[in-house]
Amino acid sequence: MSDSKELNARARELIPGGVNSPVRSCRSVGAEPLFIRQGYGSKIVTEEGREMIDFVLSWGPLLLGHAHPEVLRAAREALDKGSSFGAPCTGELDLAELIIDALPGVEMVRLVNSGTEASMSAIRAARAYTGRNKILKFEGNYHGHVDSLLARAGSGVATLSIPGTPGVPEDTVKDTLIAPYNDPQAVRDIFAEHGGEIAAVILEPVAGNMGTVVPDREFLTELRRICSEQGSQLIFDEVITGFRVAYSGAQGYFGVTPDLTCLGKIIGGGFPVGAIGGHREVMEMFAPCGSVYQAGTLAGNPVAMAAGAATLRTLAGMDYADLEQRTREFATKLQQILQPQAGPVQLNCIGSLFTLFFTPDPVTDFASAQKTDTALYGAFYRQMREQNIYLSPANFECTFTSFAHTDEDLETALQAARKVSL
Ligand code: KE4
Repeated sequence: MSDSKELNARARELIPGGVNSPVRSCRSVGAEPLFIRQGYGSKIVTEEGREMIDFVLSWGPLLLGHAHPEVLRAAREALDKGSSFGAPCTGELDLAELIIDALPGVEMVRLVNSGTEASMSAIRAARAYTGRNKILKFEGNYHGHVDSLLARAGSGVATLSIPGTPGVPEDTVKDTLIAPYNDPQAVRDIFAEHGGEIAAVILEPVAGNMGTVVPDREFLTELRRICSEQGSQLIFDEVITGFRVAYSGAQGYFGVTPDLTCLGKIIGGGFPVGAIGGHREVMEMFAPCGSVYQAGTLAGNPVAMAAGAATLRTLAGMDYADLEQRTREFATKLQQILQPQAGPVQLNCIGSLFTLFFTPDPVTDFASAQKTDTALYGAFYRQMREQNIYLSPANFECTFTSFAHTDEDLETALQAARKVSL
């Protein structure tokens, strides 16, 4: 039986960096990736047979935990009838209806295969609808590897300190305007200079890709006001927050309704699904109704639709408030355990996601997030992993809980944190 060390060596011969997504490389935390053989509930099992408590959950999709029986049953039932038809199937209608019923800003939805496709397509629709080219995004936000949005992005771009946007022509990002997160004055200044040219403002309504950064509610309401006043589309990238911070997403949690919503992760229940949702008028810009081309061979495939719909149906009956409270209590205890030896630790937490920043000052934007001591986070990560607690292998990411995490799981993780020496 190969172990992760052997598998990593083989992987690096076959796949760039041995991974199919950079943040899995664990480079920023001074570790090698673990090869995972199986997952169930809150646990994962490595190729070495180690059972670990998982706080990454495939980077967010698994709010119900791994291999939830309802999700697997639905996927198996669909799979028995075939994997993909390239033609409409009822599963697409089921998932679309669940999304539309849950999110205040969504009257119509186009299903795609990833969050990247969702944000790329949302930008295109906004530009076509407004006839404008400029897009305003925020430092530290990550919207997938969309060329025009990779400027000063978060997630792996920040984690691996990748400069700017290698491989993306200057012309591609010339219409991308950038402001600090949580800074409404900077947004007002940019609109004062470029107002009539801005097609859309896109943001993570709770930032997850510089670590967790919760917006000031006034920041969101001011973006809504400005976009309405200026005729720009407000796009919430809810790939992480959709169905996580609340069943109604961040737009329901904060009571601020965007014009367009990007979704991914949870709506596929662990299968590749993304979605763009919004007002009918904008959504019908997409071909074949309108002329904005957007397509995908496997978009709406029946297996992913069944898994996604089963996930949302199951989540609809779950107690989000209880999970948020349990998550906050757990993260606060982690912070208290670490502070005596690590010095000041900032905790940003909302819903079932949080990040610990090893820095004395509050983290409210990308500049303050970058002051975190990533080396200390790496030491914390490695020592927790040695005790079979699997945290996000990057400080500029979220740590996730799920409805599968028991009080015993959380206490086990706290016990492990008590043994860490930083
Ligand atoms: P995908 O193309 O990876 O499905 O979604 C891109 C995306 C879009 N918007 C937000 C807010 C996102 O967080 C993401 C993807 N998130 C990263 C980690 N933060 C996924 C993990 C990875 O890149 O491997």
